[in-house]
Amino acid sequence: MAGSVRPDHLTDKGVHVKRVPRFVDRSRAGRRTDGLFGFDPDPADAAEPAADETRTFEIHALGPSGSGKTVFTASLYHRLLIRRPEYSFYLKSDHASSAYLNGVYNQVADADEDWPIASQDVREWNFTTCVQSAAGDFEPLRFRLLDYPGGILTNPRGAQDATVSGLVDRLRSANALFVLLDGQAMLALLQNEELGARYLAFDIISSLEIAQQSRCPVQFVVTKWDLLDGRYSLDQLRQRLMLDENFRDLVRSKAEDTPATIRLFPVSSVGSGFAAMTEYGEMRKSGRPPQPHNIELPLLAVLPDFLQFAYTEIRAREVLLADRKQSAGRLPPMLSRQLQPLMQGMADTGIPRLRKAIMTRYPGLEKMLPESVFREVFSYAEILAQGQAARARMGRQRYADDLMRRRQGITDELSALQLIQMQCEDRVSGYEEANPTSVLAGGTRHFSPETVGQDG
Ligand SMILES: Nc1nc2c(ncn2[C@@H]2O[C@H](COP(=O)(O)OP(=O)(O)OP(=O)(O)O)[C@@H](O)[C@H]2O)c(=O)[nH]1
Ligand SMILES: [Mg+2]
Repeated sequence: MAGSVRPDHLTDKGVHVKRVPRFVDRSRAGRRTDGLFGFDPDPADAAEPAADETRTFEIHALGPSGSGKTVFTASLYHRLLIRRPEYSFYLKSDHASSAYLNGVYNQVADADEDWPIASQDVREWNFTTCVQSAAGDFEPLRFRLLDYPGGILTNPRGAQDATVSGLVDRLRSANALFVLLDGQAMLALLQNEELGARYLAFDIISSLEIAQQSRCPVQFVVTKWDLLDGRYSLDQLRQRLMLDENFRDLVRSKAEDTPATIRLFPVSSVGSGFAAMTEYGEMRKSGRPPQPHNIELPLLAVLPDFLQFAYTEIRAREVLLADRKQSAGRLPPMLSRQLQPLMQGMADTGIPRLRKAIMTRYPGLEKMLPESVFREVFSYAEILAQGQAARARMGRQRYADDLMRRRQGITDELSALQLIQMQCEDRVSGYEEANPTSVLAGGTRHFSPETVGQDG
């Protein structure tokens, strides 16, 4: 069995050392330079997203070298490139990206191969969600993720490098952030080993800093959960993390300052029993096939969390604007218990006017809420209110079955999008119900679009 080349990023001197791979991808090695971090970002890889692209959600994973970003992304893509029975959609990517990610996954899964080498450059992945129905194939939205060498975040020389500061700006303006907490370090933390304390004190700080500076929903994704599974619970980890002043204050300040949901998800890209940690902290593959655990959960939470966040943000601005003008009647009357009829009348005139008024006053929201997404926020709220009522009436299982059945009736992109939104919301709220500890702030379960913006 192949051993692992891990985890020199967590040396006992707390020093970040680039991993020395036994398996070398020579085509990529050829791109390395003597540049700042020993990697040569291809400008096209890190290019700014095209301005006219709609319904693309930028999700970025923050985490130091070795936290599991690349393996997580490859395992996530591998899980969702086939439509699984519980979902109405699957993911697809361009040929080069899917070949690369499948290659990474196969290398991870193959017990005779070593783990993939540390990332050498910045790469961008576009995942299109596809819904197949009797009427045809629909591709209503896209997720974009960046993968990069985690050392960028922890190297003090990064601030002076334009490529790195551009990348960090981009990470900051995401629609959702995954802050990866290395399960290996979390295990050390729970075992009161110094390695764990140092991870919180040093390695994760720049990720927390970016999360603090962003307004969007945040998910703390505990990677390598297979190392903790059966030994520690999520509740124990949450309690330990909340003892850390930086972590606790970040969660509290974000919960006070923004309506964004904050979550704590345990995931494993390979599942229990796939690898065992040696006394030197290396991950030795056992020869068993990977069985990823919760791998798609963070992605499923992106849509409901972002739309809920955006809806609450818009409604708060709307109320402020109405106050300033001292005439709520000059703006569309959003604060209604009967959302549905209102939406139909507002769609063509009211929503663009409302968006213009809000963006003039709060230009910072412009990038996050292009007009297409702004509109979707309202239709999401409307459909969510209906879905919540149906779920309460039918019960969870029947409601989930009912959503699955709706796939065959999909006739256009919009209905495909709405089905994905509702299915994601349903899965995530079900997870929350079973694991209330996973919600650090906000959450879908207690959100009701009809009560947002009302006092009290
Ligand atoms: N046990 C276990 N080990 C994992 C898992 N995911 C990743 N690892 C180990 O962690 C190592 C680092 O994972 P990567 O995905 O390469 O980490 P990264 O964050 O992309 O690191 P950089 O590219 O250097 O920024 C892997 O080589 C594995 O040894 C997991 O789910 N379980
Ligand atoms: Mg990587």
